[in-house]
Amino acid sequence: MFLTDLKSRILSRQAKVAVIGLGYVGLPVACMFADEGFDTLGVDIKLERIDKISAGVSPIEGDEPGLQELLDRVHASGRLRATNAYSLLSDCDVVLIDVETPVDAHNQPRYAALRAALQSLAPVLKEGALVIVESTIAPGTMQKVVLPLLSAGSGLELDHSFFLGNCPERVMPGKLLHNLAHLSRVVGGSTPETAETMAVLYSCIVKADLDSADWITAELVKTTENAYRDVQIAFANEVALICEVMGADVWKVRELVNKSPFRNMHLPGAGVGGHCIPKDPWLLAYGVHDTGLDLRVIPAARAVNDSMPHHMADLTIAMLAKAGVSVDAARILVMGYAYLENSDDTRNSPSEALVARFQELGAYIAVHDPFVAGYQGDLLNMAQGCDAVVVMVKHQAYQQLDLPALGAAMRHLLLIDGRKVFERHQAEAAGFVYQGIGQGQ
Ligand code: SAJ
Repeated sequence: MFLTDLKSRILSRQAKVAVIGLGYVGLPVACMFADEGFDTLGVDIKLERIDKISAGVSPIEGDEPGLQELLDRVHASGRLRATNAYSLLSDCDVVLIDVETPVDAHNQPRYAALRAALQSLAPVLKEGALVIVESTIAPGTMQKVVLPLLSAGSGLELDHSFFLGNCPERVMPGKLLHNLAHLSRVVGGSTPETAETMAVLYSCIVKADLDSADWITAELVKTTENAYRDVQIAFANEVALICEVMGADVWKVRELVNKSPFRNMHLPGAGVGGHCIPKDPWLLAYGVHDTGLDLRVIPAARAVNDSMPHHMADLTIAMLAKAGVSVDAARILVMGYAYLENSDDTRNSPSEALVARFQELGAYIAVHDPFVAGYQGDLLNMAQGCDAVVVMVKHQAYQQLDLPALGAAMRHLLLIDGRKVFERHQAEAAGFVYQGIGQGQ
């Protein structure tokens, strides 16, 4: 009865939608539902974020095509209201949860934000409402964390007086709106009818497949797709290490391997950063932490990828030694501090581990990044008197760099390239001793 009524209220745009957590997922989602004609309530705990959104200003850093225009539209229509008052949720028929779900230093999920959102929502949850967790969560979390908190706090009964689903997102910084509208999603419901109701809801904003499933499948798909990518990258990195000791060039090996059907060897590099890939394999692993199942590939891939910044440091130290420069007397320029090319996002950046290692060893470090505030100085000035330059990110700006001018500023000309930004012959023609990741001598 409730779901039948909810489906028709969704189709008539009478259903009231709420989004808890107005970050890089929640804000675009709230705007998209508001733009589709739903009265939408955005709830967050950060007052400065609420104030910005209420004034029609996006609080999201970085270039997000279409987001400000979308926010302008929904601001003008008055259909999106931002607040920190959870009590207003008592009027909402659908509540999406988009809060952070990081892992801690021991790779265990930190659900403080998720628990807080659920504990604040439960007492005001409207009878018959549909709650959907969009945050990435360890398999089993819907059953073991989300359901108990909502049931206990609301006094409502699952599948009778409230409904519950998991619908993981597949956004990427820089493509938030595009991905939300055009990438397929898994609608994981506690029952097939709940999954079907979720599909009716998301079909209002998603122009791609909406694949019905149960909770555990939805939780597994999201964490698995990112663990898959992490393992693929780790494989490429291990092949790079093999090529270094075998005197081969991993880029040539990769090019020819990928000519073989059904091969897609990923890019080796200086490490794996970001808000998804380093975290989601640990969420997947946590799902089985109390089952006795001993995972080997997924943790090993994490260890390989986390070791790459240290490998970059080792390559640099070896080259300094050959040049007769002790690392504690060396001046090193690190090029790139973002986790991804042409991005200002530094979350879990591999450069962080590299810089820390060099500082432990007493080296003088200069860091440049054209996108990251605080590191946007003049590159050639920063290179003055340096002995080595370590390239960690393949920013577009670096690909046009005047290498002879860079070399003219430096005391020794050592170039360690973690992302194949330069060709060896190009660097050597400019007088550099060149060491690329995965390129044996
Ligand atoms: N990286 C490599 N080698 C590769 C690919 C990436 O070393 O072959 C490194 C990057 O330099 C970066 C890190 O891995 O440090 C992550 O790069 P990414 O391209 O995976 O970018 P993310 O972190 O933004 O990943 C997102 C994810 N999307 C979601 O979680 C919804 C991921 O699932 C996507 O596959 C990825 O975007 C994408 O497709 O670009």
